[in-house]
Amino acid sequence: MSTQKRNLSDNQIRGYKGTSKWKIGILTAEWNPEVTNALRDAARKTLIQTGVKETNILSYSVPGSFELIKAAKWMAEKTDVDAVICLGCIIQGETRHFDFVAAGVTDGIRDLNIRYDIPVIFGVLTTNNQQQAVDRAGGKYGNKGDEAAAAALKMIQLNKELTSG
Ligand code: DLZ
Repeated sequence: MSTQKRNLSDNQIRGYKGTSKWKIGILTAEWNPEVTNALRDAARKTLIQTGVKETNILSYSVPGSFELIKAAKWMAEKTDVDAVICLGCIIQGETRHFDFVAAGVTDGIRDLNIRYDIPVIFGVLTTNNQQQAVDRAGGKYGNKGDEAAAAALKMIQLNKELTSG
């Protein structure tokens, strides 16, 4: 993920056609909610600004980042979304739990991308402390929820271009 603020008005996602028909899932982990809710709100805003209908955004919470994997799998199997955006925030603690959760989520989301046709976007912050997370959830390094939404839109567009030939 980038370390600078990005300006999405410069980005080609503004010009995508047919976004009003696109359906997108957002999954938000409840751990560190002040960060993950800010990621979710930015992702929603970006999707809506690019023409995705509010009613076509399926937004759910999961207990922690580890549960993003199962919920994304369910979304891929049980709904007709064009992409799933997974949002979480894993902050380094005193124990090694951070490493296991972060590695598990990363591997799990990678596996879902290999298994399913729709993109499953990795919008999970893994930081050393709370401040680094806040800086990336609407702070001095932008909002990674916004970037995750942009990644979802780009991948949907690519999938549709490749599908239509
Ligand atoms: C247990 C745990 C810990 C220690 N830290 C975080 C964290 O920083 N961010 C996060 O999203 N979730 C954390 N969790 C919870 C796990 O993701 C998961 O919800 C539990 O282990 C239950 O499966």
